[in-house]
Amino acid sequence: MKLILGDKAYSTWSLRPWLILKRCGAEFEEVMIALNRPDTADQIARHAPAGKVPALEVEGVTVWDSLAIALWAEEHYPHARLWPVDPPARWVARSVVCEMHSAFGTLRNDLGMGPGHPMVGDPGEAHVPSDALSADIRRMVGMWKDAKGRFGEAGPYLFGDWSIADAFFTPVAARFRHFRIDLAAYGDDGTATEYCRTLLSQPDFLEWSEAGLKEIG
Ligand SMILES: N[C@@H](CCC(=O)N[C@@H](CS)C(=O)NCC(=O)O)C(=O)O
Repeated sequence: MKLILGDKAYSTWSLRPWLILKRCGAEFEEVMIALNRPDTADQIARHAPAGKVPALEVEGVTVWDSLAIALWAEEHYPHARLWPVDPPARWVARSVVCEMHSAFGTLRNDLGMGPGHPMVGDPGEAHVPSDALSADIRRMVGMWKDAKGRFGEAGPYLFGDWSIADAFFTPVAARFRHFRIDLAAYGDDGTATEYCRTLLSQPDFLEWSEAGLKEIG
């Protein structure tokens, strides 16, 4: 099984399935494709039909898109309990993951990761958010507070135990750190700040970060 990834310093979408496969205890080979290079598109096209990473090559099939890989992992590693066990928590966990996947376009564009803006290492310069970005940050903070308050009391993650939702929000926490976004200015009562701290100190993310820091020297 091969996971086709972008650079660990920059590829936020690749981080999601990587965290999930780690959590499942899956054995997989990593095929790293450097982003932002003249031959990036050609390199990705050799593996992924949609021309984007991540993709998973498994049992003669390519599964592409971070959400599709997450759902594949859920099917193959039921013991890993990638969604909350409690049904209402699970329904909301799927909702926040789908919202992350289909919305927050301004957040992804304005707090984009790439050369000069790695998701690993020390924070960069502070970013002054536009009104549209402020709205995205407020929504994220509100969504986290609601989920954590209703379903996340039993553990440090959004729904208590680690879940696919945490894989999807780890790159967001890294973006907030890099761009020095003070979540208190967007309605955070401490919940979102603490949640970001939890995600960014999780051992698998630290392993990813170490590799990302080596990439950028
Ligand atoms: N919907 C996709 C988005 C993937 C995506 O945008 N990947 C970026 C890297 S993080 C990419 O492949 N960029 C390469 C390019 O556009 O040339 C997913 O979640 O897997």
